[in-house]
Amino acid sequence: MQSAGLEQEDSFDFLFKIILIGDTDVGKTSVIQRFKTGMFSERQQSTIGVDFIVRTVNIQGRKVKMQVWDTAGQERFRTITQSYYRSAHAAMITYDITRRSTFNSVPQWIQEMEQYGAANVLLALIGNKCDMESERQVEFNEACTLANQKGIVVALETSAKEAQNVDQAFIVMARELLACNGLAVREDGYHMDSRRILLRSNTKTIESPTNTVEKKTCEC
Ligand SMILES: Nc1nc2c(ncn2[C@@H]2O[C@H](COP(=O)(O)OP(=O)(O)O)[C@@H](O)[C@H]2O)c(=O)[nH]1
Ligand SMILES: [Mg+2]
Repeated sequence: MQSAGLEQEDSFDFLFKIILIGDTDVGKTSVIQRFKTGMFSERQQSTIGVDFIVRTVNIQGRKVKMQVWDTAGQERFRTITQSYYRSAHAAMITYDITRRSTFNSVPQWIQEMEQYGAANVLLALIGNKCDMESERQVEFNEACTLANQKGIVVALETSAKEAQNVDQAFIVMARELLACNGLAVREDGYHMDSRRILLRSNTKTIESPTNTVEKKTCEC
């Protein structure tokens, strides 16, 4: 039995498990570490030895504990264990906006999630390294189009290096997961359209590029 004190310290209203997947070197570890520590290190070792981080955020008075899982190098060999996917409430499929090959891999990662993840898992598409605008190979509207096609509810661009949209990405996920749990969340600060949120790297909202928004109904 937990003592009252411990319970107090570790109390939360919701616990969500979020995984980051995507090709190697897209910045998954950097995004997670930025979210946890607020720092960026040029050299993120794949041998960081930490499989997940935990951060609790307060969303409209609710304590939402987010357990964020890193792939710690297994993605290099595509040997991610199935159990990694199975218990995730959400997956952030990450690519590098300066390397098209990493964007081209996104459908494969979606497929992995469809194959091994829970049926109602929430997906987000994250284009990282948006600070490297001059080396951009993937336009944001391409990501939006793909998100539309695949029924992904969140697409956004981040920079772990310059702390752009990283916290927002996780908070948007938490809000979406709260919504999945039947909790209404306010639409402050971002565009919400049929449970779809599309943010630009500069956090200005844009309209989704097609009108045929495929509605994803959340069954969790
Ligand atoms: N310019 C820039 N570099 C980044 C960013 N995020 C990660 N990196 C760099 O990209 C490389 C791979 O990052 P890492 O987090 O290890 O990627 P992972 O293999 O997906 O976990 C490292 O050299 C990072 O310093 C970013 O937002 N901007
Ligand atoms: Mg890594």
